[in-house]
Amino acid sequence: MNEPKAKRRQWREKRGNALRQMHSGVLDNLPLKERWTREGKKEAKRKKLKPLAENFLEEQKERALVLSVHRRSCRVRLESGKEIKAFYLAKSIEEAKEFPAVGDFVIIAENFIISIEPRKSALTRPGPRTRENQTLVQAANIDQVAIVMSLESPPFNFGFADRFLLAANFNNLPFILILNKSDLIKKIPEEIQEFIKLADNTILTNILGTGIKELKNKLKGKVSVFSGQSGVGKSSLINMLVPNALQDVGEVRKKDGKGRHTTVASAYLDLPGGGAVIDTPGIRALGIMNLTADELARCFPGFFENDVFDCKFKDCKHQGEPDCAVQRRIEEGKISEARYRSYLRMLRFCF
Ligand SMILES: Nc1nc2c(ncn2[C@@H]2O[C@H](COP(=O)(O)OP(=O)(O)OP(=O)(O)O)[C@@H](O)[C@H]2O)c(=O)[nH]1
Ligand SMILES: [Zn+2]
Repeated sequence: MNEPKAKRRQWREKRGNALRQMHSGVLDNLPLKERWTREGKKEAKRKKLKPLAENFLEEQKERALVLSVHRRSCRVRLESGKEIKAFYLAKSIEEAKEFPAVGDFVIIAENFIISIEPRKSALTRPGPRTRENQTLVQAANIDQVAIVMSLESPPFNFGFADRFLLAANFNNLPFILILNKSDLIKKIPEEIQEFIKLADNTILTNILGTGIKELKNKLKGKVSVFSGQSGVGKSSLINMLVPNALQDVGEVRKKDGKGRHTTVASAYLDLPGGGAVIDTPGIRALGIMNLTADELARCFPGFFENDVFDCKFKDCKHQGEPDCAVQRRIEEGKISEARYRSYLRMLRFCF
């Protein structure tokens, strides 16, 4: 047999075993070989009536941190520091209610994830829950949301910044704006200065080392979502924060100023002084899809005091309609102009 075929067969067998194990319900201390004897299978059928998690013994259970999430499995770190691959017990999100996210603490036994510990906090997409009442959690147990934006090449992307600001507000997390490539501009444009007012913290950084100490202090001992669009210099920053983090630094394409997708990093990266940064493609794509204008407004802090909608028109989009409560609050100085502009920018993507 040629080699790829043999490899494929091996892989199929491995997967088959894992699946059989998952559905059998027999996940006790029996050695693997005995589990697949006729007796073992009978036993499996009998035990299948019980919920799977019950088949695990207490001493088999271990707490682990989710480092990355894949279609069929997660990479987790046990409390001993050992990293292993752990499989899901549930087949679908309907069955599981919620899948683990990076940063979650889970209970595992024999390479299977039995349960997710309650989350301290999470980064979720702003807006309503899905039909099955699930949130789409992008990262769990985080302390803050830090976004790297470049001031120049690629230019400051308000759409990206708005979405993360909203997500941070929506999830009650501090929002830290990292303005990178500060060496490329002399003065921060007015519009960006306005946006800075919305962030809980802003740090000016560049590849020459400016602001790195401040950034280190801000991230120290905390778990932060640390994301940014391609080409903003995130990998260069990571390399300064975590020596030997092994990230490729790509070149910005001359034609459109966009960076190449070159970052190859783990989703959960420990910082030398304590704390960690989390970034995944899912986080980078964090959207505000399927929001109605009303739902968007409700994600904005301060738009409706105590959640009371008091605009004149029931379908008010707060774009200058008469007797609009949001407009009134802007005039009273309760909502900043910058925040309102951020709302108007996002309103374009709502239905
Ligand atoms: N002038 C200047 N260039 C920078 C700075 N930081 C990064 N760059 C350059 O910007 C380009 C992109 O940097 P990366 O660190 O790869 O950017 P990234 O955000 O990780 O991009 P991906 O790897 O595509 O996700 C590289 O050519 C860097 O040399 C900076 O502070 N100033
Ligand atoms: Zn209104």
